[in-house]
Order: sequence, then structure tokens, then C-alpha cells
Amino acid sequence: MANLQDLTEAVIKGDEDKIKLTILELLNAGTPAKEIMDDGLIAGMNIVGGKMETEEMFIPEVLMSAKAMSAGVEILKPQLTDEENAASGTMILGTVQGDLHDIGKNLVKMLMEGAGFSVIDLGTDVPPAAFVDAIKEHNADIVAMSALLTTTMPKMKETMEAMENAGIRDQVKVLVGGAPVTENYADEIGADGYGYDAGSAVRIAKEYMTN
Ligand code: B1M
Repeated sequence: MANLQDLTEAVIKGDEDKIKLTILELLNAGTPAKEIMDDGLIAGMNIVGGKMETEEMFIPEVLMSAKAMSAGVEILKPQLTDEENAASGTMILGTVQGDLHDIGKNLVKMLMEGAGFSVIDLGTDVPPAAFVDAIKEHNADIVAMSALLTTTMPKMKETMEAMENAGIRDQVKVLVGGAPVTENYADEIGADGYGYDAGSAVRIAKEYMTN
């Protein structure tokens, strides 16, 4: 019978077929989707990250793992989203300028849409001005920024400054997240909230819409 360790190994190998099959087996066996995500897929990606750092894995292999993981996330989508208790609100989402990591951002999008938010996804490598333009164009309630690199985190601050300069900072709630981002950092740059993971980001976003 499949277990979470098999899934972790399939992520490391970038074996998309094995990932899909293992997830279906785990779901059939009653394993909760969040456990499959956190202890299978994300656990595998964290090992990939370590191997990347020690140069046991290189960019093309990491990309294969990323692609395979994304296919797995798609299968979990119906199980991860909470279509009851739908919130309403418009969110601008993007990975900040200079940063191409999008798996976490896509997970945030999936769960936000599942929770009822209308999400305008600006993609990756999003300059501050593009966030500002999108807030104005869509009359957004929330701006959600993701950063995976310590070198791109300062772009979150720059984006906040661009919002201030455009006179729209007070119109939106700003939510930040991503592996190197912390609650302290969020406070330091004056963001309204910090999401440790996609699920907590949804919880916070829902609070903004009810308060
Ligand atoms: Co990159 N990379 N990478 N990489 N990569 C990291 C981030 C790194 C930690 C790996 C390592 O060295 N250990 C390291 C950063 C070091 C640092 O800054 N301190 C790193 C590096 C150095 C780089 C390059 C510079 C490597 C190079 O070229 N030499 C380069 C930079 C490219 C660029 O962006 N300009 C690079 C490139 C890549 C790939 C393109 C090969 C690929 C990305 C593919 C893609 O995204 N489509 C990649 C990958 C896959 C990773 C790791 C292995 C995995 C990231 C991931 O997807 N995790 C990563 C190591 C690691 O994180 N352990 C690494 C799974 C995902 C679900 O987690 O995105 O953290 P995550 O999202 C989480 C939470 O953070 C949170 O929710 C999710 C969980 O529910 N979250 C939010 C995320 N955004 C949120 C927003 C929110 C709230 C929560 O509210 C708005």
C-alpha cells in the first residue's frame, strides 16, 4: 500500500505518474488531503531544496520536481478547497519582482478561489507598479504577495511604498507569505497580515472580509 514516504520520494525523483497514482491511493485509503500536501508533497519539495543547496540536484531536476508536484496539487484541489462558507472579495495575487517561484502562490490561489475569493493572479516577477495598477483596475480588497528568496523579500516593502505613493495603501489589506517571510518581517514592512501557509492565508483573508 502507498504511503507518504513513497510520495515524498516521487517528488524528489520528479515522477509525475507515480505522484498522481500515490495520491489517489492515499486518498482512497482515507488519508486527509492536507496531510498528503504537507507531509508528502511539501516534505518532498523541502528535501529537494536541501539537495539544491548542496548541489546534489540542479535546476532542470528541480524543475521536474516542481512540475510533478504541481500535477499532484491539481489532484488534491477538490479536497483542499472549502466551497462552503464562501467569502466574497477581490484579491490581487503575485510573486514579487525578481522571483519566479510559483508553487506556493498557486496553492494560495487555489485555496482562495475555493473559499470564494475572486483572484486576479498577476503571476511571477511582478513589479510594484503592476500591483498598483491591478489594485486600481479591479478595486481590490486584498493584495497578496509571495516571495521565496531572501533577495526578493525587499520587493514586498517596495510594493507597499508604491501603494503609499499612489495613495491607495489604505484601500486594501496587504497579506504576505512565502518560505523566508516571517510575521516579524510582515510587521516591519507594515503589512496587515502574514500567512504561514496557504490555509492560514485564507483564514486571515476571510477575517478581513468579515471585519
Ligand atoms: Co528555488 N530556491 N531558486 N527554485 N527553490 C529555494 C526557495 C531555496 C530555499 C532552495 C535552497 O537553496 N535551499 C533557495 C532560496 C535561498 C534564499 O533565498 N535564502 C532557492 C534559490 C537560491 C533559487 C535560485 C536563485 C537558484 C539558482 O538559480 N541558482 C533560482 C531563483 C530563480 C528566481 O526566482 N529568480 C531558483 C529557481 C527555482 C526553480 C525555478 C528551479 C524552482 C521553482 C519552480 C516554480 O516555482 N515553478 C525552484 C524551487 C522548486 C525551489 C524549492 C526547492 C521549492 C519551492 C516550493 O515550491 N516549495 C525551494 C526550497 C524550499 O522551499 N524548501 C527553493 C513548495 C511550496 C508549496 O512551498 O512556495 O514555500 P512555498 O509555499 C508555502 C509557504 O511558503 C506559503 O504557503 C505554502 C504552503 O501552503 N506561502 C504563502 C507561499 N506564498 C505565500 C503567500 C501568502 C501566504 C502563504 O500570502 C500572500
